[in-house]
Amino acid sequence: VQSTDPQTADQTADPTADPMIEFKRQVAEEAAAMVRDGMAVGLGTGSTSAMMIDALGRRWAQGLRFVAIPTSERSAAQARGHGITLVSFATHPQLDLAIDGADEVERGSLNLVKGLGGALLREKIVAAAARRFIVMVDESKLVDHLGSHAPIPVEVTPFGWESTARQLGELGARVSPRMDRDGNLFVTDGGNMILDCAFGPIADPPGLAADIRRIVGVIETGLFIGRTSEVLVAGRHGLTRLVA
Ligand code: ABF
Repeated sequence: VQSTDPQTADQTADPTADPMIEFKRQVAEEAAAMVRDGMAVGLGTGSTSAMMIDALGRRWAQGLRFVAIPTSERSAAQARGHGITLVSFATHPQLDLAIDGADEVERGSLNLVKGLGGALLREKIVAAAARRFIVMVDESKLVDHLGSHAPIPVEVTPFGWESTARQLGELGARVSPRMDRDGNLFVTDGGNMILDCAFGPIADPPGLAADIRRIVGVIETGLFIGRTSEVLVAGRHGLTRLVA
C-alpha cells in the first residue's frame, strides 16, 4: 500500500495549468446550454463542472430558472455564489439532467472512471437519480480500456481500511490511500476515505466493479457502468456528441 501524491488529490488545484482548458470550456458551455427553465439539475464536481456552473450562473443572471442538487460542498458553494436555487432529494428525488466531468471515458461502452476529484459517491447518487446523465470531457479522456491512465478511486469506510485495501490488492490493484495537501488521509464529503486502485487497462469493467462492490468496507467505486446517456467531447476536430 502506497500513499497518493497530494498533488493528484485535487484535480482542480490550478485549472490554468491545464492544456485542455479551452476544450473543457467548450463542453462546459455546450452542457450548460442543455438546461431549460423549470428543470431539476445535478451539478458535477471538478474543473470542467466548475466552468459549467459558471456558465449556468451567467444564464441564471439572464433569467433562466431551475433548481439544482450539487455533488460536492465545493460545487454547492459555487452555485450558491451565483444565486442558483439548491434543493435536496427530499423534494426532488428524480432529476431531469445531471451534468458532470469524468477522468476516463471508454469508447464504445461510454462507461467511465470518475472520482479523482474525491466526490464519486455523491456523483454516482446524483447520476443515478437523473433521467439523463451528460458527461463533459476533452479528447484526452477517451480511452479504449478504462484504467489505462487513471487509477480506480474506491470510497471505503475508515474503519478497517487497511484490510479493505489488502482485499482490493488481491483483485490485482496497486492500492494507494488518497492523501490531502497537508499529508493527512483525504476525507470525503461523506466522512469516508478514498483508496486509489491502479489496475492498468481493465478487460471487464462491469465484472471488476461487481467484484469490488462485494468487498466489505467498500462504499462505492469510481467505475460508472451503464449510466451515461451522452458524452460531449471537445478536441482538435471540434465538438462531438457520443450517445449511448
Ligand atoms: C469529477 O471531476 C470527477 O469525477 C472527476 O474525477 C473529475 C473530472 O475532472 P476535470 O473536469 O477537472 O477534468 O467529475
